[in-house]
Amino acid sequence: MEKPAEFVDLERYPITSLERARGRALVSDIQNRMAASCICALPGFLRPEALVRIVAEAEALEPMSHSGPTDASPYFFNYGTTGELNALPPNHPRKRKTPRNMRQIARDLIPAGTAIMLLYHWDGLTRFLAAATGAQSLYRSADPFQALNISVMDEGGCQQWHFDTNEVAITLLLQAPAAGGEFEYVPLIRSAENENYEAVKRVLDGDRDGVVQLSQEAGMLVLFKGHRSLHRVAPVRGTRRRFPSILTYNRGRGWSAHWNRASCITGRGSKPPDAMEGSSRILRMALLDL
Ligand SMILES: O=C(O)CCC(=O)C(=O)O
Ligand SMILES: [Fe+2]
Repeated sequence: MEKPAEFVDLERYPITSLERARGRALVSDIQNRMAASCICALPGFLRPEALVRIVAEAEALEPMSHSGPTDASPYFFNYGTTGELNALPPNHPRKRKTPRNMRQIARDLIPAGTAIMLLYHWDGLTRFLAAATGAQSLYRSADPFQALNISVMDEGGCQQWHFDTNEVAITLLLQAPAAGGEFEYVPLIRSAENENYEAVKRVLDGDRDGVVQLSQEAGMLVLFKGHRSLHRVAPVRGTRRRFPSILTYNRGRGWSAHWNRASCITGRGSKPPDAMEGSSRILRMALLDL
């Protein structure tokens, strides 16, 4: 099993036959589900044989993972200057943090020959995701640290309530925990026009109204509108690790790093190296607190 196409259950998900009726039906089913519920989960996307290899490779990389902060803002970086934040009331969502207990393996630590990297670099997968997300064009991110990440969540591991930078997040669950570790989200809680801080605050305060839970199994591919939908990972229970991987794509070439987020994944410095300085406007804007 060397070719990435062999890692995917092509009988169930004919992603290499996008021009044929079955491929078209798959893409339109995903698009309909994304439009209706802002998430689409494809169980059994990866074949069990591939998962054995992928998990063994993740276990081998796990000692190099970085823990990062133990709590973080829903906005990762705070969309404002210190002065603006100081003017907000103390429990405003922009000033709030919720628990984060996870480690991450940065893209530059994942060797080229690993199954997850072969899969990420496979044009067949990128083409399928472009069709599924309705993108005219989709590019793998050129970000040296965040293009592809494997997260590691041990017992008690969780991820804070947050919004993603990208419109649509693509995750693959490599290993599921025995219990807990559910993906929880509030569909489309904010829009481009309205941050809806009141509703965000209620969720941060523990109100479960509107919170939807997705139980994931190993091998599941998830497409999710994470830029508008507040989400988190609930605490993992039991000793089997949760291993999600996050695949990052952009609609344009290049990358737009939020440096604080990169440094929270890598733990290597809190400032971009010189080579990256000025390489994107968003990068410069991101030199703010988490
Ligand atoms: O672990 C997951 O399933 C979700 C990951 C996530 O939301 C993120 O990395 O932004
Ligand atoms: Fe996310």
